[in-house]
Amino acid sequence: MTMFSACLVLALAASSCTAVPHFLDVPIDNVKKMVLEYDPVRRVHNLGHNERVKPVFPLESFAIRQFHDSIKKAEIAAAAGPIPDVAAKLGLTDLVDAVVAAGLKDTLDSAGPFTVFGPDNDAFANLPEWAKEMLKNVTILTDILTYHVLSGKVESKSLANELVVDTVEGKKLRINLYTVDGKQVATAQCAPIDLTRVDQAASNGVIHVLKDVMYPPPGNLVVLLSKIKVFSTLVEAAQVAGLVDTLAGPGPFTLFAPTNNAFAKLPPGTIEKLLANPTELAKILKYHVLSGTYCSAGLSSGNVETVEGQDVKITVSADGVVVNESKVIAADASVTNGVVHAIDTVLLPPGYVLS
Ligand SMILES: *[C@@H]1O[C@H](CO)[C@@H](O)[C@H](O)[C@H]1NC(C)=O
Ligand SMILES: CC(=O)N[C@H]1CO[C@H](CO)[C@@H](O)[C@@H]1O
Repeated sequence: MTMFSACLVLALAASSCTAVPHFLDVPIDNVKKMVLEYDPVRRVHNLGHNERVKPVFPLESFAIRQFHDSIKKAEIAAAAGPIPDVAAKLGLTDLVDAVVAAGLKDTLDSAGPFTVFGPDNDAFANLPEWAKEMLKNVTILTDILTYHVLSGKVESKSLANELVVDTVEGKKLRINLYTVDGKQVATAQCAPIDLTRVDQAASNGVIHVLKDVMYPPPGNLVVLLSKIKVFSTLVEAAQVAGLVDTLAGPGPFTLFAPTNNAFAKLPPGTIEKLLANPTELAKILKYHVLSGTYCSAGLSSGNVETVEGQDVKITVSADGVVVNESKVIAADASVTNGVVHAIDTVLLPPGYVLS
């Protein structure tokens, strides 16, 4: 101990002691610890010596360490090979197979740089049968895959809530960051990002692992609703209430969308009455809209303010998501201006009495 300390002091003072590695190879924390392990008696004796040495070591090492770390990082990335190699090493074998099938391997081997949101094998396995069938079409497969690729290197530290980025496919994708029960959650088009496997370095870019496959959005909220028949009452109601332009606007919004069956559960004659009263109808519809994109992965139990002004109560459990007394029966339809979750019961603002 005594010998070692003496050696360390010598190393710090003269940068020449074989017993202590060069400081680029010693994490600063260890060096600090060694200094703290000094015999208290010795410390008192060597106080002047220590004080002279201490500021020199960290000050020099910060700049040098940072440079050294960057070099190491670049060398590790270069040695990792291009994106398809790194994807294979991460076990994203279905992704690699798809990239090869789509004829995209040469592109993803090229200089880039690219950022790839790489779905894991479970994500591909969980695709519905019709989607697996569709992905056998190379044109469609290419469009879906290039929707997962950004031009340029975007590290996870640059991802922000509601960040919208251009994909190589041409359509944009939306990033959301949430804190759910104290834990950080990140999504891309509502597909959860595996935060333990982001920033996977390749020689020509970076991979962030995804837990779902993303589909390019069909358009905005209104476009989506108009293309699905079970929302025809909701679309008609939005038109009568004068809310179509808002719901087709930039948003972003979260819409809890009642299906036709949900509207049909209202007392007989209610829909007709509401359609004759655009102001009341607008109030009710706005109670179904949140400001901001809340994918299901970002929802937690509690009250949330609606665009109408009053809160809804969100309850998240193993059974799924419930909004007041309305059950979310299908979640996470990601659109260009937010997200749509289908609900089985129309929400009524507190104090609202159906007349
Ligand atoms: C593949 O999909 C594209 C785009 O939807 C379509 O035009 C084409 O006919 C399809 N090819 C085959 C072989 O089905
Ligand atoms: C019908 C119903 O349960 N409405 C409630 C929805 O949530 C808000 C916020 O907690 C309550 O104020 C409503 O009474």
